[in-house]
Amino acid sequence: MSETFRTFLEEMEATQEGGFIRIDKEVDSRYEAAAIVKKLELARKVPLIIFENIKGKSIPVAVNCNGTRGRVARAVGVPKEELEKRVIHAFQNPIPPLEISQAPAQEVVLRDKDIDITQLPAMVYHDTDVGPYITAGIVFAKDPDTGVYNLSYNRLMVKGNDKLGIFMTVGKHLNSIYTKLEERNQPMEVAITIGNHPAWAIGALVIGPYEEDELAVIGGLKGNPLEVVQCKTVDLKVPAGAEIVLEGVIQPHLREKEGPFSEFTGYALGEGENPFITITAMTHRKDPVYQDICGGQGREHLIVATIPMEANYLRAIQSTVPEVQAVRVTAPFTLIIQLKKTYEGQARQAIIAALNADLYLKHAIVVDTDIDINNLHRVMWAIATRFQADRDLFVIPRVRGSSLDPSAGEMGVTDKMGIDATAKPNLKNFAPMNKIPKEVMERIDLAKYVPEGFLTKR
Ligand SMILES: Cc1cc2nc3c(=O)[nH]c(=O)nc-3n(C[C@H](O)[C@H](O)[C@H](O)COP(=O)(O)O)c2cc1C
Ligand SMILES: [Mn+2]
Repeated sequence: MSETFRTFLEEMEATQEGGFIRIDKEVDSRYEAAAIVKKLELARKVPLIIFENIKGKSIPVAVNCNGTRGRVARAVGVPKEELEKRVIHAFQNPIPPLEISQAPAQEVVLRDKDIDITQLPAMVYHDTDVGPYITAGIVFAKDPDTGVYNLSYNRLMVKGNDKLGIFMTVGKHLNSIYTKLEERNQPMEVAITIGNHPAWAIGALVIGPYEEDELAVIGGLKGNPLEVVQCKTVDLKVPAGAEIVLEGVIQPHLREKEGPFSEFTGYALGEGENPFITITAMTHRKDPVYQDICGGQGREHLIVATIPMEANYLRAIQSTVPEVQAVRVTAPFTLIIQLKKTYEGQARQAIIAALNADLYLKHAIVVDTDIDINNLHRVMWAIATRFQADRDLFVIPRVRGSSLDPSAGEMGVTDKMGIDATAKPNLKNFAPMNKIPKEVMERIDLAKYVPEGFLTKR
């Protein structure tokens, strides 16, 4: 696998995995780039795109870097069917990072008056966005007591030459670190890397225990240590191969207006009083490439977030219900669980484990192994024919969920729902399913019965 964002881009250009295009026509970072990505998606295309010529900016932009499972899998060096397995392997076999002293990410170091993040080609996606946002930056911070690192993506609102607004969901780890420091009246140091290899993205998006060292998960994913370098103005280490690094501090108790921003739920949400980052240094490669993940319901956001999410659900549910075969996140806050049911009550057990594994999860649906969880028609069919609401649905009222769910109450308090759509008592003792005898299906050769060319005609 490739080691850095730079070599990842080279690998993708060489292999054309899922498509790779360079656009050299001038494109405005305000709406136009987003429109190109959106129109390609409507045409069912998610190529990695390099925008070479962003209006008024000197840095090229790469989008859709994590836009297909195949692309992420190739970047990590596994077949796409084995992505989740590889992430679970990394959970179980973490490798701590290795510090080096010379870093491409620090070829250029800017401090004080030389810092100007408004020069970055941060984008505006939708008419509801308050301004340009950095979306593909990984925020590094560490617990003040244990020193364990936390990595996360956070939307970052460009507010001035050296100021970024940040949205930190209550209940997520970065917010926990900030709250802990704020109670002690201390600032939180952060570093933000832009130009991140997909393996780093997966590590950052891991939803696991607070104590889990996400830097070591990245090492486990790669099979070798992630090379990190000491930052210039904050006490943090970041991947030495990043394209751009923003170092900064978030003061306790200070808040400013942030948002609204077009969120992954498809709504413009989250306008509020939020903390902000004062940038203390900006370092970058000599010729950096900026990276962006399109805001809103873009394909890339869905793919990159669900890969580690599904791996986490699998490990959490399988630790109590090992008969769970596979899981799929199909919509915001929604999980389909495929279960090889062996005893009564097992489906509910799986749902409880799932709800406990991620505070965002709202609806969990369990189906039998004959249901393809990638096919929502089949899932709906299972609900239609194997489920009785009075018997098989349960609701846990008033639980913490996502504040980005527009139907939820104050601070994301929401009802959670489990649907057991498995056959009762089990598939073997359920209504027999209709099928044409296997021998006949194998014997009948369609080509002998229909006009020539009929099967290939569109
Ligand atoms: C593109 C992108 C943007 C995101 N923006 C935010 C955000 O603004 N605030 C937030 O709390 N989580 C955001 N997330 C989700 C977190 O990064 C994710 O839940 C992460 O696993 C949190 O890690 P933590 O609990 O270790 O802090 C975003 C995810 C992606 C992929
Ligand atoms: Mn974490």
